[in-house]
Amino acid sequence: MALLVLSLAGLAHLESRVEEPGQSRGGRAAEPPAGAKCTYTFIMPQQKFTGAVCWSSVRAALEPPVPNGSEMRALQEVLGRQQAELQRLRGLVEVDGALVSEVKALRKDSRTMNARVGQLYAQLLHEILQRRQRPGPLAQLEGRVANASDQALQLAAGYRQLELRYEALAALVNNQSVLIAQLERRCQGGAGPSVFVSSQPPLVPVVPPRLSGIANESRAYFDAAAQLQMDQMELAPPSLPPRAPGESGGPWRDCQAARHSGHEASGVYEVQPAGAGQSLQVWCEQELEGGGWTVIQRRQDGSVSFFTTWHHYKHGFGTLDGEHWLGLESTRRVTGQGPGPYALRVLLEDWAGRQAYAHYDRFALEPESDSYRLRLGRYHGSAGDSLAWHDGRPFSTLDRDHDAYSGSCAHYHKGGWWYNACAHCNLNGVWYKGGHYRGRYQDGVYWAEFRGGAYSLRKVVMMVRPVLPAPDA
Ligand SMILES: [Ca+2]
Repeated sequence: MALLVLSLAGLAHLESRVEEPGQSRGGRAAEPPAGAKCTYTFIMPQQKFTGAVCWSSVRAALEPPVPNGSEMRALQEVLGRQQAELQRLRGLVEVDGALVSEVKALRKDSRTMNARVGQLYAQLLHEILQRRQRPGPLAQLEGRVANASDQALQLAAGYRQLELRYEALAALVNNQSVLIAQLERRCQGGAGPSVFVSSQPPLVPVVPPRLSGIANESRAYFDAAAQLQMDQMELAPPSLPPRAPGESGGPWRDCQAARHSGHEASGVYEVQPAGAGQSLQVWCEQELEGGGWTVIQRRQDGSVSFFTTWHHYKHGFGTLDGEHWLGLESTRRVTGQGPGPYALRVLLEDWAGRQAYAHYDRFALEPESDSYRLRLGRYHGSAGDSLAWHDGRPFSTLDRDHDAYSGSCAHYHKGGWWYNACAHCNLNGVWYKGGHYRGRYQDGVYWAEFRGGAYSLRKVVMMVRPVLPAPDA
């Protein structure tokens, strides 16, 4: 089959842009003759031509060739497919572009977030290091609050334990008090009929101890008290023989008169107070504060019981060089003989060796008809005034109740004294060893202003001396 090569001037120009020259489809192009404007060679099938074959270009121009319909359709189909493909690619490109921009935005955000996270992490590390290196005020305050809370809890626990112990001790003391009361009742019952059995509890005015005030005493006081103790130790030498009154020109009216007669040694002297009556033996304290003191009472070792009757308190008991009570009658004779008043000096010493004194510039007793009522003057001293409350009170013993209390003060305090209701001092009470004693009542040898009512003193001396110098005999 022969190929037809059709070339037109305009068509050739158009096809030159689509196909390479000389690359004709399915055949080889012949060389165009020079000078011919539109000369095309048609290769015809092998057949016999009878005449010349000539295609005039004019005629061709006048009759444009009609393209092949099938080729046009094929081209259109190809073109359509290419356009569809191109459209699809454009769509894909558009989708990809959106994705890319989105990914880019995400990457940018991620970088921003990473930078922010890094910044915050560094800031956090910095703050942690700063807090570790120097704790801030808030941390310190928190620590203090925690410590205070712990301490408060510990204190509360300790307080609770103390409360429990206190309750246990209180119960124990209560049981012992009941037991002591039962034993006392048995003792009294075993001793036969008693005149002082009473079921009334004592209404003892307990003066609170002045221990804090004592602790605040000056050093000078204790130095003076040391000297006082030395003097007192010489008060009652156990081996000192009683002085014979006749050897030195006695008897004297009191110890001060003997002192003025040149007797400067402490001991037993026979004195003859002015007025009617026999002479009597007394212990003279001649070395303390100028001497001349007549001792009317002494406690030092508990060797003598002071829980006794009116008769004994009236006439005296004990031993002159030891514990003794001179006797209300003798004391009244000595202190009432004139011409001036007598002073009372009370020496006190506790179990720690601390000493104190109470001085009254007048001491006198009314006669027995007035139960030896006490008359006191002004006080001065270091022990505190525990006797003024008893001024003007009559003397009471276990068998003579002259006190201001409904019951018997002498019974509860186990002594004889100028009881009120009942006692701020009880120097004739029970001599307890060691100071603090455990009694159902306040029956120790106490001076409330000095060591309180629950402390029994170790040494007590009561002595009198004329305020004015003794008249020459
Ligand atoms: Ca009474």
